[in-house]
Amino acid sequence: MHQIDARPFAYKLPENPPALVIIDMQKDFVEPGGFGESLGNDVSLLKKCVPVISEVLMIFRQLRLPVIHTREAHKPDLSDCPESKRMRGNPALKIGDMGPMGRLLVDGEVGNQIIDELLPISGEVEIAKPGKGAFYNTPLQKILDEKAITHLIFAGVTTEVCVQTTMREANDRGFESLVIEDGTESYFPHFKKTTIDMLVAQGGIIGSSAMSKDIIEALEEAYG
Ligand code: TIU
Repeated sequence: MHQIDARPFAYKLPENPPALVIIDMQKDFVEPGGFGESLGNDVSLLKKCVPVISEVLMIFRQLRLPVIHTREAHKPDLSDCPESKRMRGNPALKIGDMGPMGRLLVDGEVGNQIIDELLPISGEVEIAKPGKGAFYNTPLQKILDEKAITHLIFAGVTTEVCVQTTMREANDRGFESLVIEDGTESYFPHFKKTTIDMLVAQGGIIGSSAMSKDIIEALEEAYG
């Protein structure tokens, strides 16, 4: 039995490999002029996790393990964007408004694309999600069930919003979740730390966390 050195205890790797779920590494959040910046955030803080996610992604590709990318995206007519979500926070630009990278958080716009460093390749799943959680109003559950995937390894942004929401959804659905500590970031570094502490507290009430180097080592041993 292979396992990852993780918090709060070792994360056992199953025979049917885990999927890497990369949450919302889209220009909207990571690059200037997008939705993240319109909310008043310093988007440069998120760049730190890009090389880490890239390295983990490379291992998943080398080992031919499943990869899922998500994007927070609304339909161009915003029929899947509640008015409460659009109005929240009094941002400089709202969801659906025109920004330097096209309409904010709208499917098909430049800002909604995954950043160049992490672009999906053929065979990988890409899911447009209208909510913070990746299970809400998406085919994610069905895709995972079809591949009999039981374990999910999470990366992406932001730790306390879309990553955490998705991990909580996954926990309620019976998945064994693990977040890559150095593969996720927040506009608020103290939120990142506290969120991971909350997820793994109480014996891993929501899931586990581990560093990328320990994950890579264990994946190579288990599936290499
Ligand atoms: N604002 C913020 O921190 N995050 C989001 O709005 N979406 C995601 O986390 N993807």
